[in-house]
Amino acid sequence: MTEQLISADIVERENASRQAALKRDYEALGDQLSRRGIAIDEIKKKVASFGVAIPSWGVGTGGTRFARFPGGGEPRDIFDKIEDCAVIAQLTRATPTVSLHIPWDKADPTRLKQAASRFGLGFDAMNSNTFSDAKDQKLSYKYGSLSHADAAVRKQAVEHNLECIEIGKTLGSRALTVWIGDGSNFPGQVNFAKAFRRYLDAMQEIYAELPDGWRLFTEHKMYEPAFYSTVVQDWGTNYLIAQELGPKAYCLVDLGHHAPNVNIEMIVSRLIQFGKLGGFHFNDSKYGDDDLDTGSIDPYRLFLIFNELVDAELSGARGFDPAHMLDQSHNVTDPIESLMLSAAEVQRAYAQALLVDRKALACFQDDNDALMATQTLKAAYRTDVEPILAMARSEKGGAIDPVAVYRAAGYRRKVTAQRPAVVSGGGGIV
Ligand SMILES: [Mn+2]
Repeated sequence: MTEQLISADIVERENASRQAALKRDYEALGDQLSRRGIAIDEIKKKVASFGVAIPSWGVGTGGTRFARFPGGGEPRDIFDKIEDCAVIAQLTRATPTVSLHIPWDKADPTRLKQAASRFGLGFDAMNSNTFSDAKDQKLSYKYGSLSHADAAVRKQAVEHNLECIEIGKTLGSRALTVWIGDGSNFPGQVNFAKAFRRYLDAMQEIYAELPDGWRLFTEHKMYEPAFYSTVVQDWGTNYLIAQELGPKAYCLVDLGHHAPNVNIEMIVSRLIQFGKLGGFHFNDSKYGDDDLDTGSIDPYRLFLIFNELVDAELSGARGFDPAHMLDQSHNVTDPIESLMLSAAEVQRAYAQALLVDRKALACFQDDNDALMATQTLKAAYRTDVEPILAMARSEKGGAIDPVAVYRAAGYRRKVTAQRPAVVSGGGGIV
């Protein structure tokens, strides 16, 4: 981390007032874990090296199709967004990269790279946008993009994705995430098979241009913006795509893109087993694709997903290297505060999953001891790992309590004065 937007004095002052209590809590948890045969420092080391990417669009206030209520000091452009991401990274030390959405974040790539390097930030996956029409765009995506009936529209969508790859090459990105809004609103509107064939052919053209070392992530979503059928609607279709395209194609799982009550952790397990799990967009939901803060509604589900991830990590699953990103909409909170806490929620689920007694679990499973098997997971989940997260943050120079430091520093007040409100050029959630 080079330049810092929150004064180091404030971080130190705030940490100093919490350091003694943290030390006691960490030692007490260390004692407890050591009785369970777990070395707390090993867990802390893993947590400290776990990163989750911030989506550039996440630092602006979100909204619904009914209204958007902008907050103060919203980022005016990608350079403001990078500064907000730098604050999140400085205080949490858990978010080393930013994920860009093109064309929302279009700017000179060299300038972008310099802006991020100032704060020691890197770039995660590039995201293309063919679900809305950009200003001055020749052909409309109203009736689809990569699966559109008109070859000229498909060509335009392919070229846009290739441009995203080009920009990403300069930035040091290593992946392209493709989510499309293609689908239909009426039975009969679209021929399912033909639309999917057109999509696959278009994706082949993008896949063929992937640079060495890059991965292609496709993201499924059950519905919305299309309300009757969606071309890439579920993980089954997503898996077919990854299979059809080849070894550099992987499935991306956005937690909010499933029907309510779907067993997402089991989908994760299947994708891991067949070497096609690309990564995650973390968020939470109650009813649909609500894009609520990660871990705010069902933290146990998040833990169960991480239980699968840790299982894969420890067993050395083939091709297992998932990308992690937050993808949520902040309608009533300060986005920076939400993102800092959400990054911690992801780390928390990871830390808890690392505490699962896997040997005991396997025995209970073999013995058909359902009660003890599930209690083994619960014992890990019930452990308050906050001292591990806080210690990992503070040892890396971050804040023991990121929200408290952020508020004490008055960052939002400062940028509200510096950034006059502008009419947003868009900022959807995907
Ligand atoms: Mn997403």
